[in-house]
Amino acid sequence: MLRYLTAGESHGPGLTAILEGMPAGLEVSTDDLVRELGRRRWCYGRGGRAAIESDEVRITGGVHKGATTGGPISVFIPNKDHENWAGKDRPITSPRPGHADLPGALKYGLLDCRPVAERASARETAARVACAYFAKRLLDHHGIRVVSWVTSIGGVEADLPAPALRMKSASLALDLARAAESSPVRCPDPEASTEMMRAIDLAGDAGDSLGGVFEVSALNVPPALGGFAHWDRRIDTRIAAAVMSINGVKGVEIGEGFRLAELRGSQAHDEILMGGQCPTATTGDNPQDCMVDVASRLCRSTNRAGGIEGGMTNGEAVFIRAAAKPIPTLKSPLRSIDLTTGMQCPAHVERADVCAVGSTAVVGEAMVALVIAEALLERYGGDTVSPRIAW
Ligand code: EPS
Repeated sequence: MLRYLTAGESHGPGLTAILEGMPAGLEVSTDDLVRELGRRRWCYGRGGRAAIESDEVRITGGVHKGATTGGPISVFIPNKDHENWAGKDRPITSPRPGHADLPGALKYGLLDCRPVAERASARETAARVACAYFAKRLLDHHGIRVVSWVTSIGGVEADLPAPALRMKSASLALDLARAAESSPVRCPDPEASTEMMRAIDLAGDAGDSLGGVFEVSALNVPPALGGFAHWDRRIDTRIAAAVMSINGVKGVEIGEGFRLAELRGSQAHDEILMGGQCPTATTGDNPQDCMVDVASRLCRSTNRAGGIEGGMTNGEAVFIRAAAKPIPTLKSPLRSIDLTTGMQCPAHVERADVCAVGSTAVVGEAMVALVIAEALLERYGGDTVSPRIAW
């Protein structure tokens, strides 16, 4: 079992992440972990906070001489803004529509939503990305890559190769991910990136915020991860929950997702084809050998299922698309109620991001990587890192 916990608040002393269940002997490095955190920390549209934090982490457990020990891995990420925050943590009595403020205050019987806002903050996702760094190292070891890119922000759509190609072609996914890495909004289309930045500027100037859509593709994932025997073993259940848990995410699709509902079965499913000759398939000498041989030669010409059928990976790229809503903190606030007086008033305003979709995509990668690593360990796990899995 691979499990993790995060603790800490946005402006508290720092975030703590504990990841338990990683095999021993996996080479890791603090520098690479910091680099991974840097991919999440900044994108165009982030506010002043991104310039304050540097996410200089300390690995405080589970790693010895640059390799995992098998013990729980613990990481501490200090909040540099903690020191600046003294005296600035004003009460939040007028909850922001769309934020955890109001339901969180109702949950804990609070008139001040500050404790809710501090923990509900997406700052917490830095701790998840830290856990996922180790998961990604395990996936790397087995030749599995998880990549992401942004396809739209505030209604500005990137001009990308068709979704069917993005789902099917690993080389295209790698190209898109490479291009996204050098875009300030994590979008592989340079012209759309410029337009997205303009849209972010306009929204920011109007005291508003923007959301968007991102895609995550996990490449070279072995088949048969997850399970069909019970609902909570299904890898699509787990991926959807993991991605939906990211702050701001309101929609998750796997493969063609909602579009499949419009198609006939003959148009929706990915035909099973034989990639080459299978001499043993006709001998009938040993059905089990034949099955292994057949499995290694199968191919699909399409990947509308997004690499998952019946709750299990099928050997194609695992492909998800997710929608992030606009950030709820608005400089031109919506109407709210003051919890202390019951009077109508504008919602709470404070420093915030205008758009964080580029960062959210990196968190999406992290959540998908953690689920796939867990499922990989369920099927192939051991105490120490095993030789690269062949399938
Ligand atoms: C966040 C508000 C902003 C974001 C923060 C999440 O922080 P602040 O209130 O300090 O300006 O920058 O995200 C991060 C600090 C981060 O590292 O992702 C919120 O309210 O969710």
